Amino acid sequence: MKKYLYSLLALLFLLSGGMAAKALAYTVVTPQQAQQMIDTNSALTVVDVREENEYCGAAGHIPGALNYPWISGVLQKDFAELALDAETLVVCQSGHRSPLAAEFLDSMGFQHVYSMEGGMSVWEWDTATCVDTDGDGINDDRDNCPTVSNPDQKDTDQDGVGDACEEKNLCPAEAVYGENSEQVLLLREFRDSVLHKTAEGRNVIALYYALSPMLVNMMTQDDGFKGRLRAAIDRVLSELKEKMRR
Ligand SMILES: [Ca+2]
Ligand SMILES: [Ca+2]
Repeated sequence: MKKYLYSLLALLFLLSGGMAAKALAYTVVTPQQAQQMIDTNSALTVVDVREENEYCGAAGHIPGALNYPWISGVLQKDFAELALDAETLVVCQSGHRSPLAAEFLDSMGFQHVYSMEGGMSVWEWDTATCVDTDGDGINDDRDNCPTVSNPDQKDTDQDGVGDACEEKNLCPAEAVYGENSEQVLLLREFRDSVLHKTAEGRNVIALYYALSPMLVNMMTQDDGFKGRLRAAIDRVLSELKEKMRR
């Protein structure tokens, strides 16, 4: 009889466990387990679903965590930016929001969703604070150009890189001295007021621009080459200055 009872209990246990696993399509982990996941899986996506003021609060957030707030609906709107097949760990402040967000992600087809119980209130490991390098009010991790102030986040070609950071096709002189440097202005003046006026000069201009991409490319790969090119242009510039003085 006892044996039968145990078997029945075991069956009930299995059934309830099976049902719970079915209802819960994400896995609840302790902060300790979450910490181990972070340590051992570099491809893990940590999604912090607190509001931005909490995420950026003095207590900080898990380093590398992406902020997709739940209450204000950012996660619901932008979840497609996250990888469906990545292991995804959802965290919040005290463990109330993360199960809702985890359930939502699961319903949207995310395959490996984890929810950290207790939230950041019981997190004892490393934290990071928000950094806004260019001071434009948008934190580096959400800023499409974190080094240049661009509060409008304008990104004309929608490639994720803001217009303000879009790589420009610089010519070698611009790459050496800076886009609107004194040296570049002098060279431009020489181009327009002298070279442009003769066929030979125009050939020189055409050659310079034809070679530009290659020279700029070589410069980015070899600092020594950049130095030599700078020395060469320096000599041209000093001659130009002499000529213009006369
Ligand atoms: Ca910024
Ligand atoms: Ca862009």
